[in-house]
Amino acid sequence: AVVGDGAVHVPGWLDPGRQRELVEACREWARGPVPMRHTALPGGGVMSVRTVCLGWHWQPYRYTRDAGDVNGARVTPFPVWLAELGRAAVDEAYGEGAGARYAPDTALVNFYEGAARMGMHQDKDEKSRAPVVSLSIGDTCVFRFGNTRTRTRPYTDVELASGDLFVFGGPSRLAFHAVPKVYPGTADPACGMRAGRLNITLRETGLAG
Ligand code: MD3
Ligand code: FE
Repeated sequence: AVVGDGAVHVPGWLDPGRQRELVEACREWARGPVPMRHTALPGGGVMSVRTVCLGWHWQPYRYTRDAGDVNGARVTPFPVWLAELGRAAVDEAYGEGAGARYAPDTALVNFYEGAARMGMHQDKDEKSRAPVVSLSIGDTCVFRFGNTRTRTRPYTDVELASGDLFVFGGPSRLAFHAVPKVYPGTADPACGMRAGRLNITLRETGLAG
């Protein structure tokens, strides 16, 4: 379904076997070399979500190769197979061939458990305006898709369930968005997760090397 200009939601895009493979990969990435952690914010707070990055390490508000805010280790390389999955996702959302030149070089893996949420924000730390590909696994959440001008209304609330794909390109790339609620216990165990929600976003940083 088209939710906004360039914002396309494809429910159930990942089959349960593919979801389990991704969960297993995320477990591996979460162990290290840079462990999954609550990102520290410049104001002194920490995010309630835990995150591990691939390719480039994100910390507010820049990308680096080393996780200077965690343990100084170099991030796990971005796997070739994940970029291929990203191109297939863009093809699915925008039509065959649309993903041919999509070259994501970073992934942010977010893990929501308990009361973890994400407040309204824009993703502006990438120099590339290529789409963001979002893959959801585990518990269902409310995803709030806003506008490009304000963090308030108008916005649209959409439920994201396990296996759902969302692609944000064009004007929606700079839209405010949030995850105000996760519904505990809604994950089908066939997805490979007992509890919580995983979201994998693929992005182009626009950085060289
Ligand atoms: C729209 N993650 O990592 S995914 C994030 O479910 C983030 O963990 C949420 O927002 C999550 O920055 C939402 C959907 C998403 C991700 C990135 C976007 C929507 C986006 C970037 C631009 C516009
Ligand atoms: Fe975001």
